[in-house]
Amino acid sequence: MGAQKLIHNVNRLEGLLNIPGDKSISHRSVMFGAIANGTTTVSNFLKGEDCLSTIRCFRELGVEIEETDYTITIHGRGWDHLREPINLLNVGNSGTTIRLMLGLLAGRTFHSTFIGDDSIAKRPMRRVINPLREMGARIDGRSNGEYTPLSLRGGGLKSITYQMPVASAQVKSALLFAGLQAEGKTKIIESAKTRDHTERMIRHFGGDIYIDDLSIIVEGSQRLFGRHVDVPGDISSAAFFLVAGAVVPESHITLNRVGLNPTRKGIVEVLEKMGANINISSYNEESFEPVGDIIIQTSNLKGTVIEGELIPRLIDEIPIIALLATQAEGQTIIRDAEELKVKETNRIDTVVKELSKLGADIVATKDGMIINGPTKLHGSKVSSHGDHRIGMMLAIASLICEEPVELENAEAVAVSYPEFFSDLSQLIK
Ligand code: SPQ
Repeated sequence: MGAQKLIHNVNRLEGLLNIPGDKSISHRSVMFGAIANGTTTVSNFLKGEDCLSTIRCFRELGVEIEETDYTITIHGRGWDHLREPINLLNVGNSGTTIRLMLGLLAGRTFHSTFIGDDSIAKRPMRRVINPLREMGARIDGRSNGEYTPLSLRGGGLKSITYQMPVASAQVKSALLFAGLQAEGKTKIIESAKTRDHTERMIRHFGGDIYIDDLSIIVEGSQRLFGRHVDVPGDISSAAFFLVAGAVVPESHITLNRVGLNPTRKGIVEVLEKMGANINISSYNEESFEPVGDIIIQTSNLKGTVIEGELIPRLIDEIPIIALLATQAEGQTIIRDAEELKVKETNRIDTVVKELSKLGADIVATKDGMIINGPTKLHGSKVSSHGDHRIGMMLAIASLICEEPVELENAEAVAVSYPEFFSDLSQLIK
């Protein structure tokens, strides 16, 4: 596919958007629905390529899943009805699918083999496999299990106490799925608080879990029950419009029913700290995940420091925060974000490379980046490098570029936000 011409030099953004369902919660709704007993219905399910990969993998495991528009129905029959797959489990571009499924299948006695795309082939898996091996799962793969293809034969898990060396919701969730099937109590100690959707879902599906700050304990042999899941709008998708609204002149955007889980809303805190004109209304935490509407308007921004425990709460938003920082007065420093190097691309390198092409004053550091602003951005040919979040960040950057911008590999956005370009064009006035 050739390069896509982006809309540049926009005067104003205005309007209201319903943000598509949260990717992390959509994946987990399929997984919990598949292991639960009884029917699970999921509304506002994200029909992004990553979540469709998860559906495909569970169908391979014999789970019946119906799809109608943005609602899916999963006919769960419990752990014991998952069957040995005949075909390879292809996770496409999705790190969440492979890492969580490794934990979920670690307790099943059958054999399965995971593959994915070229990006997945470079993403580290031993962070999940080492503790799963300790619990008794037999897993092998390229470079002693670091990379796909990975093959797994699970069963007979024993519980462990595991101090996590990296802050990762995927590792934690894989161990929670394994812990639900292990003999005894599995204890996980996080190095920093990461997104807690799996913990919330265990409770929502009728399971027990004990959480004390960074320690989590889950008991084995638990039965879960089918439920209704109403997926909130994805704050990681909303982030692109929050930044667009803040940096494009005379803008006023309302984003409806966005997930405001405290472990995910670091971007809102950063916008507030930088002086953005942002407000939350209709906040509601009655359901298992808090939601609210976010209103953003054009803002005078100042640089900030983003580090420490905040990083896991906005890790996927760092590419778009880097763009935000190019429009802020003064210096923004992002540190403690080494994990960016093992995402769909090395997001320190790709962000710095592509924003530099547009004229940003940005340099990479060993664990983040330093951005000086404000800078006027100009036109260029840029690339998503096949990374959905880089592609969407560049499309937002183009709105404030003075000359045309062409984006290579724009189709990558479909991984998490297939309607991204049409939603964006609705706001352009
Ligand atoms: O699923 P994938 O490919 O890993 O997606 C990303 C993303 O940008 O959408 C990361 F590249 O999100 C991860 C996130 O970074 C989704 C996730 C989850 O649902 O549990 C957790 C985070 O990853 P990690 O490695 O910090 O646990």
